[in-house]
Amino acid sequence: HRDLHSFPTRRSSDLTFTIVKPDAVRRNAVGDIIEQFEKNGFRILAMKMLQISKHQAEQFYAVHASRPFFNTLTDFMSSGPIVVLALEKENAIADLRKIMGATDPSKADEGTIRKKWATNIEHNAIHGSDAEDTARFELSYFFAGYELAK
Ligand code: IDP
Ligand code: MG
Repeated sequence: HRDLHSFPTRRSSDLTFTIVKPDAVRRNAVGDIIEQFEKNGFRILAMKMLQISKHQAEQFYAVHASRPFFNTLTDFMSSGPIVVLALEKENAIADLRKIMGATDPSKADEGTIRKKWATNIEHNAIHGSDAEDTARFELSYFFAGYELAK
């Protein structure tokens, strides 16, 4: 049996957080993007579709509050449904960033999610955590611990 102490401990670098952004949901890209996660060895630990408010988008992207694009970014992120996922894989944070491609799709490598689905540097289809501390914050923003698969 599994008691409290027998749960495998996850390494922080193996756990990441991603958002299929409103532009990609509008383009019916949800299935294709999730297929990329699974084909690349990510295990889905939690997933849900929801629409966030402008205020919630501002809280989520608080690190960008002083950037010139903060207002349009948070309008965009609250403009329609998104799909949020917790993903697990060895080296998940770095590997997700690789399959996402560059922030600006004109600079994204062939075969990346943003190359295929992003419209421009703002409407760029997908979010992925960039470090262990941001992954922890972002996961906890959208999911309670009990919502993650064991
Ligand atoms: P990332 O999503 O690749 O980590 P960040 O620099 O963290 O990129 O920026 C967060 C989000 O803000 C981007 O994904 C994109 O939607 C938006 N963004 C970043 N840079 C610009 C810009 O120069 N103009 C408009 N929007 C931007
Ligand atoms: Mg970022």
